Amino acid sequence: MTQETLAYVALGANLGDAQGTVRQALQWLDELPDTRLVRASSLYRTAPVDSSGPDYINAVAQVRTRIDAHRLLSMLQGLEQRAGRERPYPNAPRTLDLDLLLFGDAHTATAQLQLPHPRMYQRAFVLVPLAEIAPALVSPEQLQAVAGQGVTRMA
Ligand code: PH2
Ligand code: MG
Ligand code: MG
Repeated sequence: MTQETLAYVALGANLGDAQGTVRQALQWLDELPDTRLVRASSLYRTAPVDSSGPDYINAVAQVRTRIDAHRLLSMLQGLEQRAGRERPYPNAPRTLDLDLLLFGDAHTATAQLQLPHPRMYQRAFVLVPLAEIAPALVSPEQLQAVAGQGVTRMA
């Protein structure tokens, strides 16, 4: 039997009912085959970084899964489609973005998938919610490096 892996998924949305979509997507993650949602961060309101449109709603989820990283990635893309994701241009505003941040201790660089996610350490909208649910994975120095980016935890 395939072994279980702890993986971290970043959720982001800034079109439509972004808050509702992020909450729905957390539920969808828990419903993926052979996958359980273990922990979810708070929701955060964040200023767009290299993107446009309204503020984003961001969160990070920890999942326990038996499926492999590439299959998980394609399932995340399926959930983005389910939320009506369109890709008119890079970093366009979106109804739902699901990025695979970490998959166990995997280090991977294929055309489809890079692990750890290549930009995660530059983004407060990823590091702050990740540090909330997995403090051992983010150092104070890494948080300090992105401290200028606007991130507000929602009630
Ligand atoms: N995602 C991006 C680009 N910029 N900015 C914020 N605040 N939140 C995001 O999720 C986000 C972004 C590319 O995926
Ligand atoms: Mg993204
Ligand atoms: Mg993405």
